[in-house]
Amino acid sequence: MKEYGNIKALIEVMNAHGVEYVFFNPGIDNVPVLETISKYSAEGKKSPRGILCLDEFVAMTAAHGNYMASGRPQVVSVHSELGTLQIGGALHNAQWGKVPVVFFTENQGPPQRTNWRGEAFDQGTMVRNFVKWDHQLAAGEDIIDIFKKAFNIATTEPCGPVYLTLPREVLWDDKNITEKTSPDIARAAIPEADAETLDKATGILIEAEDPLIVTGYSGRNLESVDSLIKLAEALSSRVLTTDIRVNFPNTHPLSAYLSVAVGYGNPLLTTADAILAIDYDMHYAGPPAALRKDVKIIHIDIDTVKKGVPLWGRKPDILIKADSSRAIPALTDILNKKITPERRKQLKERFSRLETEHNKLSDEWRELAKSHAKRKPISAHWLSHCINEAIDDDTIIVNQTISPATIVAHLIERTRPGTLLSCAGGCIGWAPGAALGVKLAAPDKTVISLMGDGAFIYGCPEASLWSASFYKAPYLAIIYDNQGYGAIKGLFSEKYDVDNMGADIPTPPDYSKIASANNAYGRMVEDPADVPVALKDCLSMVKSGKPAVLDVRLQPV
Ligand SMILES: Cc1ncc(C[n+]2csc(CCOP(=O)(O)OP(=O)(O)O)c2C)c(N)n1
Repeated sequence: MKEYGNIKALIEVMNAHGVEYVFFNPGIDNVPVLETISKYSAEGKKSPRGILCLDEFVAMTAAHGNYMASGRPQVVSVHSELGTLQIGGALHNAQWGKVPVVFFTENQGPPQRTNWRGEAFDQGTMVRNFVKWDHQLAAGEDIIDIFKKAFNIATTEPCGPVYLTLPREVLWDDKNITEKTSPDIARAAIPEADAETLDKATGILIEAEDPLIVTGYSGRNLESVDSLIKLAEALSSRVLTTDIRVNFPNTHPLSAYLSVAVGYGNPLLTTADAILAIDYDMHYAGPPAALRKDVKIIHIDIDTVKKGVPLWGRKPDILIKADSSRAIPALTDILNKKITPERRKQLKERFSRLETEHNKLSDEWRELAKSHAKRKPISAHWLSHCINEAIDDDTIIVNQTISPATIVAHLIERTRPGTLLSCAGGCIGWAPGAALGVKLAAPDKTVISLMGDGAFIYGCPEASLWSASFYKAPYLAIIYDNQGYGAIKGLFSEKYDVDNMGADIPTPPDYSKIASANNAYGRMVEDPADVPVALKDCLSMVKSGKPAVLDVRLQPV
């Protein structure tokens, strides 16, 4: 076999960064990579494992899920311009999910779009809006240096995708250059929060009568879940969290769940007199939820620039660039020292009031769901309740439900760090591929993905299920099948039934058959009484090693 010197060196760089998988779809570009990986594996040498994804969207999405569950940097390898285009909106999701992924192609495109040397014209323009850095290897540049730089940029917080285009002759180079070592790049230290500024922030928070903590992705550091509980309890402040991660348990008395889709309209934002935003990418509020004029906003984030969000709206009064996993405990320490016994007593009373409100609301949601036990068609409430009953605390929920997102958020309890992973971006179709990547990262955990019928199809389910079966990474996909694009339907104010306006999927496909066509177990349910038993059967299939799809026919939108 030929030895590809450059590729051997690239594999060493991947090994040094703890890369476990190369999610790929083939072209001439990755032949040397795949050949070298298989040679390493045959010889028992350490190298990432190649995971063939039958669609590039799934390759990038699986990398996204794998990062969320493992925290490891990712590598995706696709075929030139065409493979890059096929990644599509999965790259937008990876950008907003802050996924440290290096993805590379060769810079030879399809003949119609290349120059006489076979080089594509500025391939990076396709992705420039969605990456931290894109680079085409120039003559005389050292590929190893560039690869190390790519990892350094992708993994420096805020993390994000990096795109490399590489000349074919460099990829196929057969000189043995593994001895050649380019120096490692130093990693930037993550800033500590400035103690004086934290102290100023605590003054505002202690004084506030109606404080609110809002968090987006602080739970990526698993220990931050516990420290955020301590902070919220010290302050007796409610916590609104996106569903991107378990940032705060939704069972906690101070939890006030914020789903991404309704973030703008949350009434708690309109009444708060102090907002502490932590690792949060959304505008604090937009119409119709106007903030109080006198609200004070403190924002702690590793990403204070928010590149790609041109207008932020209301700006923070105090902005702290810091690693939240260290800033949250530091803030709590200062608070605990500063709160007077008298104020502590008042805060305790506030805690009791918020706890009562939370418990009441939580009981109402649960009772409502149970009251749908016999309702036909099946309701999203009943389905979510049954899922909650069927899972254990360690099950990882991979969630991209859209119109039922708030129902899922209230009825599926997640308490342990890392057991809820959702898509920070807006491209639908994330859940099937992400679940594949999550299961590869967490083979001992049960992985359940939740999505609408629209999302299932956008997510290239055949590609994801095939890989899940072939690579023994079985997960259960549950379809909240409302036979249409519920979120879009909600935007139509009138419907005249003259034709399909574009939001209904009447006579829908039988999605369970997509499963059985792809070495997976498929089941469709229409009766609410069948939901618990169908869930049980699907989960036992998954335990036996087979991916499963449960198509739950809900009330059409
Ligand atoms: C790739 C992509 N295409 C279109 C949209 C616009 N869009 C937003 S929500 C939505 C409906 C998704 O349907 P489904 O996943 O079934 O969820 P539902 O709204 O029915 O709950 C669509 C089409 C999008 N966000 N991403």
